[in-house]
Amino acid sequence: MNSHFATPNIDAEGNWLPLTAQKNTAADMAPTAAQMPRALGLAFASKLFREVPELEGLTHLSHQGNEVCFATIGDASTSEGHFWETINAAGVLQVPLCIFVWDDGYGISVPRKYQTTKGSISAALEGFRKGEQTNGLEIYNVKGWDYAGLCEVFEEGIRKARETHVPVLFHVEEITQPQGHSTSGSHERYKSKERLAWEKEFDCNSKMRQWIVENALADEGTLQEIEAEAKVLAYEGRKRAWEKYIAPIRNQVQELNGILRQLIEEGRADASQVQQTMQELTANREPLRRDILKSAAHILFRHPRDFSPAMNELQLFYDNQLLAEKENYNTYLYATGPNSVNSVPVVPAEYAEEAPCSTVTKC
Ligand SMILES: Cc1ncc(C[n+]2csc(CCOP(=O)(O)OP(=O)(O)O)c2C)c(N)n1
Ligand SMILES: [Mg+2]
Repeated sequence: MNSHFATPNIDAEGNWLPLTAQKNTAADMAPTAAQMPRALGLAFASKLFREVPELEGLTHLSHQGNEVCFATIGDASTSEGHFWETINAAGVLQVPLCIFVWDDGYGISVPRKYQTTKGSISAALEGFRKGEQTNGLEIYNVKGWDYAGLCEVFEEGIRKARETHVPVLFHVEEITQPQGHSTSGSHERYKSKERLAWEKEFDCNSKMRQWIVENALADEGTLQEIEAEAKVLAYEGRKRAWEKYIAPIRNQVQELNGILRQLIEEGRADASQVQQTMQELTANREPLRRDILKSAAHILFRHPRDFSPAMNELQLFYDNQLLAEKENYNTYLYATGPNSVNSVPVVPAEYAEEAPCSTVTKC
């Protein structure tokens, strides 16, 4: 899926960026728990930077292995194999990995009791807990709505991971979802009235607000002002982001409609079909790039290529569009530039004339 954001760690030429001078985010992934093995690898890198003398000079990549990798996962996703492999490997390798399990008690509509042994991931993980004479993980339990408690526990656990490279798991319980799993579902269909009322009361933001007022960190008026400003900021931001996204698409719709009009004027294409495609495209309030390509293809593939000027233009539009979308969607899958794996020269194997056979291969 898209919208899984990451910070780059190499420049356009494939050279390392100064990672110690920036905050680094590896992209999340759509298959739940797929982020876990990657997180383990990043934490393991820290361990290597601390322990391998040859890496000491690479100060742009690590402060002697002081970096901690933060990984987050939902309660239901801990049922995946990748989660368990990562937990086991982290416990064995002893790497600075801080795992946060955000536990709202549901995997979409499936309650936790159908997902997790003992209905609690920290209870199920008890055997992985580090003992005085054993390896393993530190395990903490904390409530998601208890901001002060979170700060206390996170600080202690993260310090431990950074200093000792013992992995830490924070089981963050009693998380709430103001809108259910996503805005396209409705949790009213599978949560009880009592649960919904509790979620409202224990909403992490409301609880934090309450904590701020109770501890006199800000007064009601200041908070209301911040909230009003935040609403405007979010609204304006949403508008700007949407405009930036949709404006070039609208331009493409206009360009295509212009070509389709020429096609009708030429009188060599099926005018009613072209008209209908134009109407559909214009009526589409939120066209996708795919809709534009589909409309162009719809006309192109239904008409003989008679090399009329307008048909030629349509073909050119389609080809350019395809190229542009290739650039939009298929680039940067792998690092390019001189350090790309694709630039590593092939070294053919060489065998001596009288090389002995291996014990496995018969020759
Ligand atoms: C491997 C895999 N299976 C199924 C899905 C579909 N899916 C997306 S989110 C989700 C539930 C995740 O629940 P949880 O881990 O508890 O996170 P929450 O959304 O509750 O925070 C599922 C089943 C997926 N993305 N990947
Ligand atoms: Mg969940």
